[in-house]
Amino acid sequence: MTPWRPRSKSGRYKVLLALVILAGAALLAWVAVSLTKAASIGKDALEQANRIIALGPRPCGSEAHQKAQAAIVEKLTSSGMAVDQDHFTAKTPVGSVPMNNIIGRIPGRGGISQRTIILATHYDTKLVRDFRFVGANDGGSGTGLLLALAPLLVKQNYRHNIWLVFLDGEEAFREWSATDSLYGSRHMAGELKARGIAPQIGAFILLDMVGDADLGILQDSNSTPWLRDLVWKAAARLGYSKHFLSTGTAMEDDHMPFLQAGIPSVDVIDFDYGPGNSYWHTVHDTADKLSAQSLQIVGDVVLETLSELDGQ
Ligand code: 1BN
Ligand code: ZN
Repeated sequence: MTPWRPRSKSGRYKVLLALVILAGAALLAWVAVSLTKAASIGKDALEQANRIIALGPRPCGSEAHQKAQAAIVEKLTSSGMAVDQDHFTAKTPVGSVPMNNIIGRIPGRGGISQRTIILATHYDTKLVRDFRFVGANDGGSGTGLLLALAPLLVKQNYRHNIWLVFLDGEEAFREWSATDSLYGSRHMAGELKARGIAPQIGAFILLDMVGDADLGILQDSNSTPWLRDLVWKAAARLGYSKHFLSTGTAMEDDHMPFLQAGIPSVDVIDFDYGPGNSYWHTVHDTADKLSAQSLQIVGDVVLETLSELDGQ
């Protein structure tokens, strides 16, 4: 057996070099994993959206609509959230329709007196009889993004309570009107008001049509100005002003009943979908129009906005 001898000078350099290379590789691997983690919100959101879209048209009361509910509840529960389902029957121009608002709750470390921030979307698709309407962007994208955010938000340890709200019955059954639209949001805002909980809601952030590969979010003039500015400033800090535009219009969306209940609310919606909004409510609203990058951008802005709100 060769007796052990102290290493030569060149041997010691080789060991040192090997250690430096190993440390460098470990650092690179750590950076790569961190980047992949942050970059995977968009990819995961697209996957989650695709699972919902693959169910097909999801008008209220359909089998695909029930399957979408089950998928949402399963993902929220497996992410570690307490989940409430609020089943109700809505009177619509096509008769009584069963609906269900789904709420995933993350308790904040601030205790029960702490305010709550709501992130919301709708998951139903418009009832269309003439063609196959799967609502990839309209219903699918917001649902996919909230589902992808669920496991991340559970780990954040925010001071505020966070609720992820999947609203039903956003779409009109015939012509959009005050009584034929926003069934789920009108129901939930009514419940919050009736139970005296509305003042505990610090902010309501609605995500609708946020997956368009050509992402351009207009400023909604109905939204609460300070909350809309907070979201747009978060987007600017992240270098996303190209996608969070400085021009605006008035949106009548699921945030309206919450605004009317006195809750600060903002609608994050890309209502310019396809040339001249020509994909909206058409056969063209399909999964191939979505991009992981757009969902990533909106996801990043939501997380930045939540951090900002949580410090207030
Ligand atoms: C959004 C998606 N809406 C229906 N499907 C409601 C809406 C219409 C929101 C016009 C803003 C503008
Ligand atoms: Zn729609």
